[in-house]
Amino acid sequence: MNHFDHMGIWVRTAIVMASLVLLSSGVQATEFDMTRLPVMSPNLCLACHDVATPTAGNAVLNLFGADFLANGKLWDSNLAQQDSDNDGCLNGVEVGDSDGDGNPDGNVTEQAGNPGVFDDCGSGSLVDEKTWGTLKAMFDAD
Ligand SMILES: [Ca+2]
Ligand SMILES: [Ca+2]
Ligand SMILES: [Ca+2]
Repeated sequence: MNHFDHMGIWVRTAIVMASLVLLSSGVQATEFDMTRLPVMSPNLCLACHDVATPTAGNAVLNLFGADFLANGKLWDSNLAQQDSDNDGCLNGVEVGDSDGDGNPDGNVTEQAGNPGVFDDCGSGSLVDEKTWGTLKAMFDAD
């Protein structure tokens, strides 16, 4: 019995220590928040921050990062339907999860654009997708 009691104390101590480390490290929190996006590559930290390697003292949020924070650090359909950087592409399209259900569109593995940066938001790849869909439809018709 004593043996198990000691194990319990050690486990609880370990959990408390781990929690303290997480709380005291802004970087850890940032990396955890990042995993909430269904598609993270290639922008990674830059999807939400102005710097590629944010630290606790230097983690300025970009427009999408601010909206992500305002949304309770949740990726959902509400956030997907906003256009944080006002470049004409919805966050969901840029991240690669148009409906914001947490599952990437089709077999998307890379963000089409940066949701926090005014850019061309990957219109090229969307056109490619359409072209590919048209080609596929022609083959399917045979
Ligand atoms: Ca946008
Ligand atoms: Ca989806
Ligand atoms: Ca963008």
